[in-house]
Amino acid sequence: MALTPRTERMIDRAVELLNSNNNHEALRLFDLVIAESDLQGLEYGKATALARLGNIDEAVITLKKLLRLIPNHPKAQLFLVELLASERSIQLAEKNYARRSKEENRQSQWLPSNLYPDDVFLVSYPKSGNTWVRFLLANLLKKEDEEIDFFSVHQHIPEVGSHEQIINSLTRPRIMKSHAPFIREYTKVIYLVRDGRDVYVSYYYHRLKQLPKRFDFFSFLQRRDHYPCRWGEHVASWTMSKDCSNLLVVKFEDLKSDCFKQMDRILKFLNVNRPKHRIEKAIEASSFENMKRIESEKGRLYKKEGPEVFMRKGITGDWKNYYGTKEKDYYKSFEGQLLIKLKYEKDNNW
Ligand code: PPS
Repeated sequence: MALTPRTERMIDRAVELLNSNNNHEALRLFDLVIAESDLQGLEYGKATALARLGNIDEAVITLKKLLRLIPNHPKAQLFLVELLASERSIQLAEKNYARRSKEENRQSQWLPSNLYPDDVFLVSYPKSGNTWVRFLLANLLKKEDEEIDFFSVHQHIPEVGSHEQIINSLTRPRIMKSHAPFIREYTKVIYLVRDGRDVYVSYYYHRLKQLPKRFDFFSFLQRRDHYPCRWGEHVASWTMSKDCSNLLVVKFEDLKSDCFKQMDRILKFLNVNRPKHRIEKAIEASSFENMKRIESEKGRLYKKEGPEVFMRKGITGDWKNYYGTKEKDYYKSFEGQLLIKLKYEKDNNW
């Protein structure tokens, strides 16, 4: 079919808009041309704009429609697979973990030997700031005038699966650290989230000692054996779950911007009362600089297995130094949707 000069101009303009990331306008124009002509290939441009705007459901419908009309459209096929993988990891996480039996959870060491109804679990994907919150809480819960360090913190808030003896000696209500993906048996949970892009950078440095020499960040990002699973799967399993009735979600980024406010939320959740000056003192004692000093002066437990320096940077947005086009594209295909759901991004246009 011959195109009218007007249609040609509209298509050129829509592609131009897409290339300059003006996705709202591009979408409007694609819709217009599609309505006026029967150029099915344009659905691909429309799907791209939709996905970048975070409307994955519509993008998937558009691609499926295109593939019904032109089954052999390699770019559309690939794009559809990527989008579905991103959505699937969220849905899978919701289903998989809710189905796990108590025995499986016990075997994977996510459960202490006995459970009490008032047990609290401080849960996070690795490298999301768990140690920071443990320091904050330990500084608020400690009785004597002790300095919380990288040894004593385990006495106050031990980790499930590693510190069984300490856990058994805690007074109730107990607070325990865990990296478990969703687990039904945890009935009161503080779930700590950090932007997944920053988490992978932090995790990369955490693992560097065990990785082959000159293993680059992109190769790390692509690994399929992240412990205990991928960031998105973990975060989705908790934040999208409807099965945990007593869940408080706290963001690392909010702790950075207003630690007092977040501590206030956490303490209310725990039904713990502390005067303002105690909270401020705990925040100061748990500042990045102070924890870094404590680490360098006193060392820490698990130093041999872990990174040389635990208190690495403690900032938000470090990912920008590590993600070029290929890292971004790869990341988006897995976890781009979750970043939007968690309001780290407005759309996939970053
Ligand atoms: S672990 O090993 O899974 O328990 O790690 P986790 O404690 O969850 O996360 C480690 C990252 O948290 C940073 N951190 C802090 N940031 C800001 N302020 C304070 N006080 C703080 N304490 C720890 C720590 O530096 C790690 O992040 P990166 O980005 O690697 O610096």
